[in-house]
Amino acid sequence: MKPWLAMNQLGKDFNLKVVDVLKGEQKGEQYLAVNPMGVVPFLVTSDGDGIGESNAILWYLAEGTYLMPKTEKARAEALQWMFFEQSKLEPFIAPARFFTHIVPQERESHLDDIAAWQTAARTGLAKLDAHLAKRQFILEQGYSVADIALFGYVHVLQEAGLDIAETPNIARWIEDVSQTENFCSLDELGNRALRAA
Ligand SMILES: N[C@@H](CCC(=O)N[C@@H](CS)C(=O)NCC(=O)O)C(=O)O
Repeated sequence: MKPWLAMNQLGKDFNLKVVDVLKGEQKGEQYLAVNPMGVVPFLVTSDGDGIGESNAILWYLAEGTYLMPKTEKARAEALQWMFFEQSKLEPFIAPARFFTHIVPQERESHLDDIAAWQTAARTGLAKLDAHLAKRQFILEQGYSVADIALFGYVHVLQEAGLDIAETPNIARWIEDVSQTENFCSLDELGNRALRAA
């Protein structure tokens, strides 16, 4: 979602190639030849170079646009939160959501893991919530690439079995991000991209 949302908000064109991770296509020879890391998302730029990691893709897309923080300090702060997302949120929300929402038939056999991931996610989410009690967006200057990086998994926290009522400032921020220019929901982004693929 993160690259999709950034490209949509920036009005950048892209061609989507669907990789079905549930079928293991990300580990197939064809995809590994493009991205040896064997995960999605992956961006192939117009000159044929490849960029992996959602937040690196976001950084590349944001360069030279209103999404890139304006000062050195703000750029460092954006990166701080983007690393926080990768270390304290994504590793816990993503698997809890996977076994709760994407493959719910496997939920029962992962109950202990899911509970541990949810506990860890709550710790990170509480820190983000405290930050968003003081700021409308992640950075003082306003909406930026950092908001997109955190929004991806945080806005679907309920699909990981977490309760949005525990983090009211995050709930308010989700609403504010949803009001930004050319915002598109995950469902709508997916529908549009699949129609164009
Ligand atoms: N830290 C990476 C995570 C990439 C990742 O794990 N992607 C998942 C789907 S969202 C994936 O491709 N999983 C399949 C696999 O690990 O085989 C990012 O933010 O881009």
